[in-house]
Amino acid sequence: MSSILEPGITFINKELKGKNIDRIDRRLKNLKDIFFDKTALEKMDPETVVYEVESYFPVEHDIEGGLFYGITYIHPGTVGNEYFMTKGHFHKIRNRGEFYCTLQGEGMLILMDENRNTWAEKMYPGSIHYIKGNTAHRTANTGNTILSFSAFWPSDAGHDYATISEQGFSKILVQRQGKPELISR
Ligand code: S6P
Ligand code: ZN
Repeated sequence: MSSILEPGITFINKELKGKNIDRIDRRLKNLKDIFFDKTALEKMDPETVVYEVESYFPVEHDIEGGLFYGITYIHPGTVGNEYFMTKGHFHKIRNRGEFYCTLQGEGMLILMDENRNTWAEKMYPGSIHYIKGNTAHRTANTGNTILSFSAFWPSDAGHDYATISEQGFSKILVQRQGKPELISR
């Protein structure tokens, strides 16, 4: 795993240091469903790392009352003219919310309600985003450097990836004349 994750978390609670940490990466080969331009995708190296996530689980999954913490690092890049982005998900328990706080870089938080209305919020260092329950969320790196943000969510929220992998968001975020634009598919 890349060394960019190393400075991610400073544990204040020493007894928890190093425990229950999950590190994953998502490569183009894991993200075939989500990018719009399949022709561009096929020409790229499937091993390209699009994003990495370091998550901290101080309590069991699916247990009510705890909180989880994670940092996501999205690399800069595009597939065709669509920015590198996360899979995106609803929470399995739909009404569970989440906070995102941008640490570094530039990006967009793409949000979609259950009626498939989609909108986006600009992410920049220090920006704080409250993601209401019942709202799918995905992040895209619109800059030339790594976009990183921290996330805080309830331990029983769970993740529903299938709905997004099957139906997508109703809008996609593309680069047009060097700028991000959210357009209908
Ligand atoms: C978890 C939270 C984030 C994402 C991460 C990767 O609820 O929203 O930690 O898991 O940004 O995105 P995704 O859609 O692949 O889980
Ligand atoms: Zn989430």
